[in-house]
Amino acid sequence: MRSESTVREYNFDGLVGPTHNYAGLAFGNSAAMAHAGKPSNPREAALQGLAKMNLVAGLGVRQAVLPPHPRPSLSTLRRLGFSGTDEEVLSAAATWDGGHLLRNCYSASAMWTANAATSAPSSDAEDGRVHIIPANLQAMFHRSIEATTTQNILTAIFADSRTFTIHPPLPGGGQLGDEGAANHIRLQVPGRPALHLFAWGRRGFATAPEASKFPGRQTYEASRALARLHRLPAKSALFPQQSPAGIDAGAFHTDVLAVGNGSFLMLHELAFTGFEGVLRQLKRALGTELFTVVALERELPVATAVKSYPFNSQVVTLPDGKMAIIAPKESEQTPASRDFLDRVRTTRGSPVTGIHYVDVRHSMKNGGGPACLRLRLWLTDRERRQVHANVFWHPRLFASLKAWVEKHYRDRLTAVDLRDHQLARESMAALDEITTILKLGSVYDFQRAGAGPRSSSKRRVSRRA
Ligand code: SUG
Repeated sequence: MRSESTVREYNFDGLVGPTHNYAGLAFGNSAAMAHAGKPSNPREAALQGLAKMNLVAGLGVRQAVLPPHPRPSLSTLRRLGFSGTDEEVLSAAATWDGGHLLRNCYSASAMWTANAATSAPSSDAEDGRVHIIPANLQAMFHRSIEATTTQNILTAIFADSRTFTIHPPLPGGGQLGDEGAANHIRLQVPGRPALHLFAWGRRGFATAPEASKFPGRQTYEASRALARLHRLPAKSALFPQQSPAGIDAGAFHTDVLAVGNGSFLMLHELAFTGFEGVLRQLKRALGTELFTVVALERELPVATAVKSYPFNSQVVTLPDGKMAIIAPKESEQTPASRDFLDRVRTTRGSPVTGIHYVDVRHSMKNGGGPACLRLRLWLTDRERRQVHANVFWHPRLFASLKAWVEKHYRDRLTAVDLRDHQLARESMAALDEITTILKLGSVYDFQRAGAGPRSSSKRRVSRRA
């Protein structure tokens, strides 16, 4: 029986920003490292993202959108001591450190909204409120600068403070590094309370660094804090460790090797340390209705999984209660991954009835598959009605977002282009307009009084100071 208190899943996808590029900023993310310095195509990347949203919405799944962040982040550069007009700030940053800092401040990485925040629905929280915690993304500089804007955007969308608690990002720097929902899986079988997995890659308060090739990003301490802040009962949260071997193979986030939805979970054996023990705990908590599929190394080598991202699929519940997998094309083109996904679909008792392969290759080249591009939130119909921003999918919104991308985006960007002040102007103009389309008000620092860019009057980077 559906009622006003039933929570429904909404997929909030990040719009790919106008400065999407390959700067090789993410150590431990093999796709991003491999594509460093290659030219990008922001326009096609954004259109691919929109096509994916439209496909998911067309399946009858609730879809919504989050805007890009202002890039270049002039406010970050100013906080780091670059001063003068916007053009002076950009020129000075371009010549410092070979332009590395500027490339960080130009990253469109906020598109991967799986890292934007974690959320718990009102049905799961002890205080009956919707909790959203923006991720501090402390592991990497270019991502850490997302947290404040994410908080502003989420506060603007979920403005009704009687229903929604938008927390500040976790304090504590790298020791409390939080990467958002990419390490969070919510499972639920009918008739039982939901179970939340908050995975982590390293201990923040460890006295000696854990020897490995690549660092874990999410800390144990952060994961524990998230469960407390989301007001989850102790027995509703588990804290599995990401396998260090998986991280070293390039699985920097849990969602590179595992994805769950409702009563379904598929994972690679290197997703978690001691995966068999994790599965036993899950079965104990959720019973036999939980349907799990594990890929062992001999069926699907971790290197193949990291390259083709079958686990970075979205698994969505369809209106008829069955599930569909939205997988990246790369996993269709990789026999071991495709065979694994086919096995998931054809295994007896599987809730999965369809697989849809999508082309998000411009995002994939930076290590972001379909699941990275969306943040899942669960809302009751009453909570949904309290959101007045124009962020929920409908054909008119799709048309205006497409027209907006086609008007503002370039089809080629290289590192050299990031020194072009005109690119900064174009990007700010696009972003200014998107807040109007999405009815968000002033969420960007350059739109807020007193915090705006300082341009010489003739050569403003932004249209609104
Ligand atoms: O944080 N890539 C992102 C990809 C995030 C994927 N998200 C999930 N797995 N949920 C990252 O590593 C690359 C940017 C560059 O190198 O230009 C980057 O930030």
